[in-house]
Amino acid sequence: KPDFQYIGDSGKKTLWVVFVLMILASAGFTALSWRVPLSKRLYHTITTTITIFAALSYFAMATGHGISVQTITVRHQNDHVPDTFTTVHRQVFWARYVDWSLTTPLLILDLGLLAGMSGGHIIMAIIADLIMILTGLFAALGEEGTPQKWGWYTIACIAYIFVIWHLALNGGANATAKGPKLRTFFVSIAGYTLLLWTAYPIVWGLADGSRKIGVDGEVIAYAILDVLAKGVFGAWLLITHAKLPESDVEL
Ligand code: RET
Repeated sequence: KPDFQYIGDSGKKTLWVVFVLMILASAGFTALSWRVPLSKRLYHTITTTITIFAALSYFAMATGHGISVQTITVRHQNDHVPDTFTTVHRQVFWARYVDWSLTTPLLILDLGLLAGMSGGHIIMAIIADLIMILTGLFAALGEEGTPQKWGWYTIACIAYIFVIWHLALNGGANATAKGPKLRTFFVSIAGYTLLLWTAYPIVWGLADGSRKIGVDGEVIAYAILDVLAKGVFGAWLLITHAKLPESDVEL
């Protein structure tokens, strides 16, 4: 007997709501950029690009693009009756990974520039991040019952630890060198980022990974995280940057 795990009304509505929110955030960040001279718009450019990419990915998913269907055979074992099998068909929203492969490096760039990290260290953090997202995509498309799924997931988690490592140790040291005000801001916004980002692999494990939460629950959970990690993060960064000269970037 087949079990179809497809998006429902609440999930579809959520996708459209986040699409609109990301457009509004992009417009708001653009308006904020007009209040500073051209030479101070680097964070605005990066951050607006992040929400534009997210809007594109939400438009894709809301209209049914960037989704594939995975077929999983689940075996039910029982001592008394012969084994029975259920075939699960579950939607995988791979458009997210296209979004994340572009936007998470840009978020790291924002944080790296804020801390004053060197180009080399920023690039290393971004490469670890790309490995995390691409191996996460392999995990999502991986076949159940083979090492593909949780093997790639484990590799992605190790890459994630490298990302944290670079930002915490290197970013932290560089932010300290730029004075107590900048350090306090960096520690707050990087700590906020760490909390939110760590929720993604947890949602993945409960949704794509073990299917404990349905497709609508997955869509809603990622929607909340995306709005916080891109929209609220961006507004916080750009508004603080305008009043914090230590955060200026010399490029
Ligand atoms: C995956 C699954 C594999 C293990 C790990 C993951 C981490 C994903 C993260 C995503 C962050 C996304 C953001 C999006 C935009 O706002 C790929 C879910 C570690 C950290 C911040």
